[in-house]
Amino acid sequence: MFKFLTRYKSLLKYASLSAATTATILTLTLANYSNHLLLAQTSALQTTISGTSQSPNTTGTVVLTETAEGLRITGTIANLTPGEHGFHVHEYGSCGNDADDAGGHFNPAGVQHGHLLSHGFEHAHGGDLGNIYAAEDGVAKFDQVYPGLTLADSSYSVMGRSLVVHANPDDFATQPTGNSGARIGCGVIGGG
Ligand SMILES: [Cu+2]
Ligand SMILES: [Zn+2]
Repeated sequence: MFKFLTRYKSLLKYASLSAATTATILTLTLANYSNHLLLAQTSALQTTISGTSQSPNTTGTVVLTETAEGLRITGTIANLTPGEHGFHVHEYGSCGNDADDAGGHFNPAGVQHGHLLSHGFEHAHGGDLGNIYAAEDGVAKFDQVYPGLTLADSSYSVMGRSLVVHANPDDFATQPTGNSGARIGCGVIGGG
């Protein structure tokens, strides 16, 4: 390593490169590196959750990231009643009419409602993300990877669909919704 540095130094000398030029090269290298990071981050998508008229103060941000293990869904949603709230990907990318326009649960396999991580794609909707848990302060924080879901072009893509938060817990059994009650928060995936 030392030998290499010495050699590098002498090369620099040979090329009459000033210290300033060396600094420029280093800066360019670092700039390139951060460009790479930015590119890597373009596979992450931020979705803003807004409250419906059932819960107008509900607000939050969800970030969806492609990982080697699946789609990572992380987020913080505030102004919820403490406790569990059903959380799903719904079929359509619209939050109109108090999120009724989002349609039913995203169900690419045409199967029954359940819990995607527990029951898999054969026994749960692709949109059955489970429940999020709001603490006493009404804030729910979550971070979960869902193997098989993606943002890429595929029948399991959630891109252009919507994320919906419900008033009540999902029981993972009642068909076809999990009986999680009113739609209180909604955001369109890819809608910003
Ligand atoms: Cu739902
Ligand atoms: Zn479902």
